[in-house]
Amino acid sequence: MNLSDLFDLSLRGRRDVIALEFRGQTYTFGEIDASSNRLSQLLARRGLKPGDRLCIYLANCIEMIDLYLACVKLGVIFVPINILYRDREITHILNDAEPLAVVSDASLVPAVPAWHPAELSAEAQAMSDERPRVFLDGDAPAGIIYTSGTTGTSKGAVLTHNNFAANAVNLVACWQITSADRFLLALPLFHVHGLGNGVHCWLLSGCRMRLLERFERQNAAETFLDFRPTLFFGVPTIYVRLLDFPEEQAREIGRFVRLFVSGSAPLPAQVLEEFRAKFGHTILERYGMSETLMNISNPYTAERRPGSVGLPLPGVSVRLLNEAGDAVAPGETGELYLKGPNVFGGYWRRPEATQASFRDGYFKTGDLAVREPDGYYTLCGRRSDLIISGGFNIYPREIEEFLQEQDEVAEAAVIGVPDRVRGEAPVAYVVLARAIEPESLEERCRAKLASFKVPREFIAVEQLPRNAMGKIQKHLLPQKAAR
Ligand code: MLC
Repeated sequence: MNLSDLFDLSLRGRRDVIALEFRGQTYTFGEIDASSNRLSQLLARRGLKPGDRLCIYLANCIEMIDLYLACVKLGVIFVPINILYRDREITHILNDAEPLAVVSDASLVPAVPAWHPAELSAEAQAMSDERPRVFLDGDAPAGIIYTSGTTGTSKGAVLTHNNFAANAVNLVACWQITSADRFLLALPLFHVHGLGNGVHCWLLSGCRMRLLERFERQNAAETFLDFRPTLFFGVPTIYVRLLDFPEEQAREIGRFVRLFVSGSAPLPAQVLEEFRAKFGHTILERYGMSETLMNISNPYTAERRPGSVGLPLPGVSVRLLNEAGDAVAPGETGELYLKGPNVFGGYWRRPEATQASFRDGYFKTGDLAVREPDGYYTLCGRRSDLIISGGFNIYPREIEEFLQEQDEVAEAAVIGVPDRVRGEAPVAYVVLARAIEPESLEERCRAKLASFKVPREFIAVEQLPRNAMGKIQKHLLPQKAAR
């Protein structure tokens, strides 16, 4: 079955039921089915064929859901772009994915045709609401998700219908999501957490979802109390924000929510404990990646262990290997490798990078982990110097390359420092060739990089610590205090 067949359980099977709330409007599954059919007819008329790419640069909105479903039905590959990305980052994705068009309401200067979502929706009104007749194999690509790359530019992880389907079937089963759930989704739809987990679990289970444009801590408590969800997915930063809710509201929310899930970054055990004390719920932590969707999850009915990501999901095989590629002894730390129907086939048009990321058919995650005697996995660091801030991945290399392009900067090294709310935040160490104020460097970064990548501090140093081979030793950079 492809995703369209799977979503039909709700789109056709629950036609008259309210499916979605967005900005005070409600939509039934049947209405969503019909509007995405019309849109797919329009996309086909505009020349999109199975296997073509369509880039989407939008904040969460109803049009984005319609566009996603239209692409799924047509076999067009959906390529969402992080709405916080700036020209430089957007241009890279457009050049790499070679889409037929980009859908955006921002004034981009793209190298490809830009389509306005409101215009598309208006024009689609006149189209037939018949489903396009396209046969799609489960191995057909459904989406390309760009992940920040260790080489400085991001690579596109190609996810198939089967990858997304296996992921959704697992989560719906293991977290017991049903049509009786009320699901509050505040995560961005351009990442696999919001799209692959959020949208797919909603459409497979047939539950009612309230979609937010974004998570806003100022009105989050009112939103919870107004919608009264039973199910919520968040990144740790969101749970840190929820801890600020007044006691009484937190208790009331704890009474109607059935399950809080956390992922995309490590959930500090202290946040889990404080949340349990305040809301009366143990957050269920799970582990995933853009390339693999969800792999390991704490169990719904058994122990949800603080600091641990739990047990491999059904169909997922896990290996812990040392640098030589041998399995580590029980209780020892190894690099986590994964195999399963959820794991992608490779990076878009990057055969070498793809080859380098697999060993014996297992995907090399770059994360280090230990398996406890009872099978629970605990993550304990990373091979790469990836920074995760607010659930967004940052590769220091990309920021370092940008800083080094500045005439005043001779060298740069970026590291993550602990941050109470965001988990980590980037800080830049620079060796200057000419004088420049930190504020000017910050301004230039802000103009060209997504806000979460802008270093929180720029520290001028005489030189960067290097080993005998000339490699920068980031762990020897002067430590910054946690905030
Ligand atoms: C954050 N910002 C946004 C935004 N999210 N702007 C527009 N739309 C969004 N969706 C910007 C703000 O403008 C601000 O920029 C900065 O980010 C911090 O915002 P804030 O208001 O202070 O928010 P905060 O309370 O800190 O919460 C941030 C957050 C955000 C949690 C809402 O970080 C977020 O949405 N994170 C989710 C990331 C995610 O979905 N990751 C999944 C990856 S998939 P400025 O300029 O003022 O600093 C993956 C696999 C897996 O990893 O396993 O899931």
